[in-house]
Amino acid sequence: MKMLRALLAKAARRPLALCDVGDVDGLASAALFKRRYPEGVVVLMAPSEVKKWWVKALTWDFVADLPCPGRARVRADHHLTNKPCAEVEHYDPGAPAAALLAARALGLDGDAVARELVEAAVQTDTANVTDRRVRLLDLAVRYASEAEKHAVVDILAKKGLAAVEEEPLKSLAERGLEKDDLMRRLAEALPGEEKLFIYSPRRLGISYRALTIELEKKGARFVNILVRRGWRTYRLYCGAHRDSGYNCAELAAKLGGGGHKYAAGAVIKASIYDPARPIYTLAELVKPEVVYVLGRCEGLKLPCKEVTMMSRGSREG
Ligand SMILES: [Mn+2]
Repeated sequence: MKMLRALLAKAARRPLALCDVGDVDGLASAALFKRRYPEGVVVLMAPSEVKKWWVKALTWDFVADLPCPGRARVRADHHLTNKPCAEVEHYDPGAPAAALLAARALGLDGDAVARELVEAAVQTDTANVTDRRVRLLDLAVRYASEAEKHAVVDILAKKGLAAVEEEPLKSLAERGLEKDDLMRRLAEALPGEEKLFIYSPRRLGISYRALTIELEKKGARFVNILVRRGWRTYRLYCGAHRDSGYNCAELAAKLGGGGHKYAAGAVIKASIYDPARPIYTLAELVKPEVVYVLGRCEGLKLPCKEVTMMSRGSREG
């Protein structure tokens, strides 16, 4: 329970941090906080959760890679759509990662482990992973539960990237590699067209953000993946090539979300009277020639192609 965790920290007068649960940047920022304050308590959250009443009611000592919870002492962030609010802001939309600003905010510039964590966050946030350990950390984090992520934060704070060779990170990385393989087979099955509109009628348990990046490597300039998460709940993943004129932040904002120009997203809730509406709203905005469906076209009133994946065996054979 996130609220209980925060309240217990307050009662014990321990420093309290709020960090993004979603990626290496958020967890590296959390690990930096724990490195500076080993007695500190971290609450991990998605940007959409920050508006909850109890999050706004508390004063947070440190916030990283997230929008303003209301009351914050120090905040480190690089999201264009997040407005500054803390007593001390380390806010720079031009920074490659929040962890870079977090290290500065926490006075960890000279710390070797901190430097490793910042480097890992920069590599993953800019989709330019060159270090093998960073790649394994990224894959481990991508599919980890919240409890697993807390364990990752603690071990990263103590050992930096060397933690990747140890449990629990070792097993988490192995699981990540398997999911990554499925994502890559999907990317292989999709074309590298300039503008791609992909619809996933159900969650496949892969990283859709990673899929947008993989498709950009194949030549796509503007990738929109709409995932149906429930009867009327959808999640948009938008990816735009850096040198293209496309703007994901703008598109996501129109659908109630936000993010960066080159990577943004939104959670969309349809009316109960028209639960399929978000597919058509997005199609009107993006104007795709065809919708690639990771499943069946059935019932979709748009030009549609079903994506069939090769099995692992047939690719090797
Ligand atoms: Mn970030």
